Amino acid sequence: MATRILLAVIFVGVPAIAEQVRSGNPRAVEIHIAPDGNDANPGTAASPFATLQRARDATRRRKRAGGMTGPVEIILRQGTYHIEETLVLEPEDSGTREMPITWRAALDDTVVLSGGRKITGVWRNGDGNTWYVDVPETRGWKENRDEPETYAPRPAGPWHFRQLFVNEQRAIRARFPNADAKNPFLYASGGSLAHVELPEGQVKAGWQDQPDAQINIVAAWRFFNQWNDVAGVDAGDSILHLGERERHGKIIPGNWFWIEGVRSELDQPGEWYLAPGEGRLYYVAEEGQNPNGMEIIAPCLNRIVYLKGDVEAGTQVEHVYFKGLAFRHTTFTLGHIEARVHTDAAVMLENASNCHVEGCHFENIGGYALWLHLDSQKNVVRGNTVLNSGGGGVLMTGSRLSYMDDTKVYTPGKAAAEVAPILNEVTHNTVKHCGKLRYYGGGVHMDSRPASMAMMPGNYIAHNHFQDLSRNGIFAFRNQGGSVVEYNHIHDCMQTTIDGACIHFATMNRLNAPNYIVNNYLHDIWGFEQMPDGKPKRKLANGVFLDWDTSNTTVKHNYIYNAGGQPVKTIWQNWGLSVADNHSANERIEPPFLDEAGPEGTATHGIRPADLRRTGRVLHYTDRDFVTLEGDWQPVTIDGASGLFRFRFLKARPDASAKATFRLPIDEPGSYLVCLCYKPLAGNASNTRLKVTHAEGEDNRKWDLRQGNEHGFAAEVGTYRFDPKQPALVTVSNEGADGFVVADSVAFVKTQER
Ligand SMILES: [Ca+2]
Repeated sequence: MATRILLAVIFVGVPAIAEQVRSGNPRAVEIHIAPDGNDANPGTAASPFATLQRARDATRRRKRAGGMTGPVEIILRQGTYHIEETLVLEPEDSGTREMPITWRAALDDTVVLSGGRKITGVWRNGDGNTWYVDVPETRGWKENRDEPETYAPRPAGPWHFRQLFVNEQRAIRARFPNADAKNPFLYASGGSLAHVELPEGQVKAGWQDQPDAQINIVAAWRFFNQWNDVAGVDAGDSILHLGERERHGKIIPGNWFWIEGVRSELDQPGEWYLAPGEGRLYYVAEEGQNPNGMEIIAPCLNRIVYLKGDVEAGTQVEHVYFKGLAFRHTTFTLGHIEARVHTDAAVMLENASNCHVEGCHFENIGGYALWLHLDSQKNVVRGNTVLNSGGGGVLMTGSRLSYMDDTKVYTPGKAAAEVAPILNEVTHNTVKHCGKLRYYGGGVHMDSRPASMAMMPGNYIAHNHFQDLSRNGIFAFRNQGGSVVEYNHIHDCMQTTIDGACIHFATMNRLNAPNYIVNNYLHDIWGFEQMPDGKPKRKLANGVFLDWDTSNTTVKHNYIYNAGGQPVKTIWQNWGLSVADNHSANERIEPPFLDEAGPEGTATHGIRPADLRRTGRVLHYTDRDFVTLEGDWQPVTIDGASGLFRFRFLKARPDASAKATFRLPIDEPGSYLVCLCYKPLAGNASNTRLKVTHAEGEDNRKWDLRQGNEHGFAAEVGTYRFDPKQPALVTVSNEGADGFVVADSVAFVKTQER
């Protein structure tokens, strides 16, 4: 009773004078939530709240009243919470290092935060083993195929779902061919971004006019899948017309897929179909099985927890911990802007730092377990388990997803463009049987950083166990440096795609901070290209893959066996690789560090990402504080590398005077490597005048802009000593040039102290 009075006082704004002594932390203030609680209660152990929002608001009020005198523990009691609205925590919901705010399960209690709702109606037996139940909340839903579906804190309009969990197993949405068919796929005979052609007679007229039918197709290059709406059916010509959403890859002969969400294909035990018009759900049971009495749950919410800092305002959510909670039944959305980076997640940290997610369980969710976005640093993701999910473990993203294309900006804004998650720790996690809905993903997927961050530290990924994944175990893409990947156990990955690896790095930069991939145990890396005869072919699946000019990366002491491709594969023009002492075989081998690989181990090489930072910068001609232009320059934008890159630069004709001066912002004296970054083109000058002004004088050179790195990555000019007290300039001019002179980017990176 004393507790109740105390908390009741706190909630009207008077600071606490004594703290409870019941939890693991003797100084912590406790706030309690229970599935049978009530938000009118005071939130004590005896009279708990019902909702997470109520506990957040109580904590907020307490903080505003100056009552934050110790850590806060928000304790969720045993049971399943069907979350109707995303728990959004903003900067004002932060704790501090000394006084964190912890959301945790009561000791020994199983606490499930479900983004789904139970199907509670009475199932009636229809035709044969087909049962149906009325779900009135779904009646009247209409698909808008023109708009991408996005996260909403509280979904508006009639309820609709594309996943169904029957006794906690993902059931099969009515599809063709059936999932257990000898050959469970259809194979395109041709197509485009907008349509699929099939061999004559394979398109059924019954697929026409479905309110929500899609194909799940592995398009074009066969390393990702996309969910395309079936907007029209032409049975006569054997063509499916696709909606506007997710036209990521062109459909080419051999691309495999199935169609689902089709009523006439509800024909196999375990299949279900939702008819939005009638508000009725159908399920085909096994012989003798009755869905009444089975636990049937459909997802409703896309994101259960959202830590929402504001990148443009420079605010963060900090020191919020989640411990021992289970997250289940989130939705997956259609219309993602990039096939490689799918953006559904049960828990999202956006501009959130020093937060922890520990000992949590994620199962049967639509996308990733966790998504760290923008300037999210020093978070700890430790000891979690992720099972049977649509996506994978942890996604990390900057504002721009995947390749450098302005249509792929997830979060627009000036500040957003300059940040990405770094210095996070992802350790001792288990991710198994994932990538069920979105194939491009993995245990950890670190997506594009801005070029300006390539020399920054990365993330620490160690002692994880990743098993049975649609694609990579760990992926680091574009401008990723400074990461340490050690003592992970990764196997049975690349299960539904090709051209990846257990550990796949594509730094797409030659000046990135060093990465270390050491003492990992990697095996059974399959690679999967489905052939029309129904048999898959193993292809392009590696132990470690250093893709796209990956540079400054050490790959050592890894044990690798049974790779469909190479144990360690490097492609393009890598710089500064150290690949040594890796052990590989076709048959099982065991590393001497077997007991240390995976979540039970504790070993470390002691290499800290924070120490891997390099000193330097890449200056683009648009960095006008550092670049002076004289004469007649014309802006140019061209695409290269099959449209995967866009180059933006200035060019000057040889017959008019033009000069570009890059002033290098040198903060520390020392030796620096100077590079030019540009796309080599045939019409360029072979004799561009290049001058480097350094601490010891000038270096006058002739530079051949027809040669260089075909992807526009750094080309080495030389190493020079610079001093902050003396001019540090790189000048290009077209005096006497025999072709176009280009002003694109100049890079410098420190190599020695003096
Ligand atoms: Ca079927």
